[in-house]
Amino acid sequence: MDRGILRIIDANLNRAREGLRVVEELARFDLNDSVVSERLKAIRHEIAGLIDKAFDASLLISARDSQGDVGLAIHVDTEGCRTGRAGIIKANMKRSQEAMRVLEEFGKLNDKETGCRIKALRYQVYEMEQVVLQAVRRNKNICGLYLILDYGLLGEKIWDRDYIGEIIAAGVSVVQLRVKNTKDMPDSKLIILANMLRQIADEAAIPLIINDRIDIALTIGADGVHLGQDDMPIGAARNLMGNKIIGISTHSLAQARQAAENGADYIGIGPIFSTTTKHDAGQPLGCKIIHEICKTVNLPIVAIGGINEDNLTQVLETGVSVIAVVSAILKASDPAAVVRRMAERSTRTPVTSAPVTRTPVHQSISQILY
Ligand code: 3NM
Repeated sequence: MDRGILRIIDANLNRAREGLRVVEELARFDLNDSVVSERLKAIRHEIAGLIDKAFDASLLISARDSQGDVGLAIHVDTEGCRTGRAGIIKANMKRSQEAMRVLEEFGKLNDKETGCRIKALRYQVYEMEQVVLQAVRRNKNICGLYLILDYGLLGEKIWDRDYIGEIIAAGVSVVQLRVKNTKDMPDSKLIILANMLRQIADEAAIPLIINDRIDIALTIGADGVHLGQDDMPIGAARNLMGNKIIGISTHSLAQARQAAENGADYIGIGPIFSTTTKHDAGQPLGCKIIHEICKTVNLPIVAIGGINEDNLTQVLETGVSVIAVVSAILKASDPAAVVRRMAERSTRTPVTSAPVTRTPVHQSISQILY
């Protein structure tokens, strides 16, 4: 086989392996996901084995001429930028997929079987990209700054993708879509909106939670649902939601305990301070109850209601791990700046409540994979 072809095979084998290796490291050390990392490792090894069998490895190495590579000096603008974990995953999976496509084509010069098998592996890599992105989203847990996109407050501005994307990218860790007034938002529109937020949350690799509507959450592939005391009982919701996140609004220690016992993934407690966003929120509870719940309930506790930059320290001193905010962000003249400041302060505080246990996620990943 001539040297040019061997150089192509050599370069693309390296690219395919390196891209997979980057994502494998993320699955292994950041997500602690043995199923995903082993699956990626298996694909990486199989590609190397196939090429090794089809082409003599020593020939590939002797054909290598990195210094003489005319493509070395070519750079594109996007090479230097990665938007968080999701950006790293997408860029590296794409690199592997492209390299595998090249191996597939040039592999056919050697024998048909190698090309066909690499094609099958390339499809596995497409699937793995989705699986890892989903795992990243879920692994991000319920923590930090939890932004509720309230349609009642935002109105038509909720459709401004750039505006919402910029606020989220400033440091939001969880986003919830809350549509209470359904008069101007029939389900047909709500699904389009939820899908748009699904994409924004995907780009930021954060979980998307839908308020009240299990049907919408399932339809658009949201990460979870948030339910109130009078909504569907947690057990029934669990039957529909499987291992997705279920958050529950509570207003007392007893309710928080009960929700935890019934299988909630996180507990909302509020209103901590008076709020004009939720008209039937009831009397402010103050901060003491947050501390009591944090001590008693081993789940992420989300403090909500009237929280802003002025009273944030008071709330954080209770040891709470998640701060949910609507108006202090959405009514601000520069919402992204408020997010930056509040997120920075929220994540600096020691976390006393435990993160969501994610064992069921691994089950779902295995189900997707096998
Ligand atoms: N739930 P803001 S208070 C959606 O107490 C919601 O369960 C609450 O909005 C509860 O940050 C609330 O503007 C509104 O006060 C929070």
